[in-house]
Amino acid sequence: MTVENIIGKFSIEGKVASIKPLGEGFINDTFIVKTEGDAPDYILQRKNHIVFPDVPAMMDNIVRVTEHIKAKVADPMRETLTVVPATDGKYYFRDENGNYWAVCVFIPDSVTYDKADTLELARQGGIGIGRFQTLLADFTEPLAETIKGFHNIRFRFQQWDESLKADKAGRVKDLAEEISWIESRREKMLAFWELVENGTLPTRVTHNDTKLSNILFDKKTGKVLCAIDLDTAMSSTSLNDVGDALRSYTNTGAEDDPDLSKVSMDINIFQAYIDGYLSERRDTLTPVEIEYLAFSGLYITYEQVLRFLMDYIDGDTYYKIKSADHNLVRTRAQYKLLCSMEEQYPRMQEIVKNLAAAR
Ligand code: GN1
Ligand code: MG
Repeated sequence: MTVENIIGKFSIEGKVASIKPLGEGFINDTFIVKTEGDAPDYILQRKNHIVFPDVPAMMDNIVRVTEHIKAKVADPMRETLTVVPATDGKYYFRDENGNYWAVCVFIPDSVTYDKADTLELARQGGIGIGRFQTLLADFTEPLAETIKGFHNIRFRFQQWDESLKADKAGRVKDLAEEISWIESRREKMLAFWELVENGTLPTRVTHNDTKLSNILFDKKTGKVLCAIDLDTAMSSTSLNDVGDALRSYTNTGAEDDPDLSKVSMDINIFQAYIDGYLSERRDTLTPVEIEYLAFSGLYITYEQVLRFLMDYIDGDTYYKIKSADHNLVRTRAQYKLLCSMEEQYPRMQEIVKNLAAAR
């Protein structure tokens, strides 16, 4: 079935003018569907059902989360996604090969970025995720867990231990150094996760995939519009959203930079992001959440090192890759970022403390 046929299965307005691939998602395939005349444009996605084993439950999460947000914001068509149902009323269409497709409205005059080049962009991103969490603070129904143990490092270690044992691609023998990066921090990361498990850190509805390119900005005003890519919206600690954003925004290089001298954490971007985030969440975070804000960057960056390396060890089955060693290059670049965060950690904590106390 062609993408032209597939978009025809959805209740869209207008006549399709063109369908083109969009963006660089590592998991799903995304297309922009342009229509003729005044009708809205659309985003069509093939949802990866290997990564997301229950796409209908995931779409149900997304619809409930976006409807909850829509009921509260001034401009419901711009301040969150609008999911478009298929002609049979379902929020997905399953093609003859078993692939799942979903559609949402493209928000006009919006833009995404791959790199946080200005402090204001980072601040706006922090505001965006802070607002996302605030809008969902009273969302009480449970959400489906779309990927099991997504940011749960205890669960990730189970997968990790199994991967090392299975050594499916025969790569473990060449990775002693990289593996030691993971093992040497295992206890420290588990100790953090224990705070989530024993309730010291509360769980809330969180986004869980807050890298910069998953945030939409208004092209005209530069202000944040909303968080997109809601596939992983589910219950977790709000710190995961901050951590994943810090991993992405503060990096002076690319996520997969082969030139490690370019990779480090920009402390000013860190400060700007936390400033924006706290402007929305200062009064609703618990003291323990604030205490671990800086650590969240280290936690998620570490987890990302583990996930890229594990995928390399598994023979590249999860992330899309552009070269045979892409996951290893990503691993090394993210590890360099982690080291830079570790070096600057005392300063990060100081910044959080000052900003949390400021009004
Ligand atoms: C994936 O889906 P996308 O490309 O926004 C991944 C994130 C990783 C990120 C690394 C569902 O994000 O967890 O942090 O790549 N998403 C999933 O860039 O695994
Ligand atoms: Mg995603």
